[in-house]
Amino acid sequence: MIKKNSPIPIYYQLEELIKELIEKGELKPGDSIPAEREYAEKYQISRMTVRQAFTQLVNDGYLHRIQGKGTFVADRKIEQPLQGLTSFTEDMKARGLKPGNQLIHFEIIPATSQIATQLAIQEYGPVYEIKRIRLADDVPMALETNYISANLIKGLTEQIVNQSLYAHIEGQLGLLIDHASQVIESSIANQIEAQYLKIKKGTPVMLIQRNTYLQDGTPVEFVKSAYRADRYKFMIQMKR
Ligand code: 16G
Repeated sequence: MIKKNSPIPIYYQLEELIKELIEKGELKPGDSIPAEREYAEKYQISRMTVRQAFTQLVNDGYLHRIQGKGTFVADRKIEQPLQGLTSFTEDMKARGLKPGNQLIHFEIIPATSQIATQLAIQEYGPVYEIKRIRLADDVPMALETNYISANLIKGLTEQIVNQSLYAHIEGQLGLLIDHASQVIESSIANQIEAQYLKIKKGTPVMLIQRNTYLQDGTPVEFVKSAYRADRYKFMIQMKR
């Protein structure tokens, strides 16, 4: 129910109400949502207020709009546990989704001082710069840029990086990927991220930076990625 004299804004109450219906499964992915006008009439609130709630739910990944067709319940977000060190390919397979790659850039560049520091190599040393769009069931999830020392991981090709990088490093090269540190921060998609992730500029994204190491502590990759915040969430288990 919407309480008009509550200090909680009406758009927010409506937002919570719709979220609850989705979380309880009364509204399922793909279901169409009644028009703004219907909600406005049902709860005797303005269409502007309904629109505000819808916009927020779209940004949070609960709803999505299809031009000329209406508003629908979005697919559930992918929940990624942060316990184990896994690859994108492994994560998708574990969920029964088809992992996909779209390679948009592949080049050996001289390491900048930042990249050199992250990879513990000399500045201007040769580094693979690999930019890939990572897809789940053909839907873009993340835009990922990897930096890998070309002296450590020799002979990478476009073909190899179009598949799983971790599978190549471990399976083909026999190196053991051991641990990583990861920083996650929220942001909004810039022009390039929006274009590749097929979202509007300004949509929330999560920027992730991962430094991955071999057992002896040698940095094996430095990765910057932008994950769609409307499709992804991270889960961490804690014990006191
Ligand atoms: C994940 C990793 C990335 C790694 C990639 C390897 C995050 C934030 N990043 O996307 O660092 O390079 O997996 O995936 O999780 P691949 O083996 O499928 O190429």
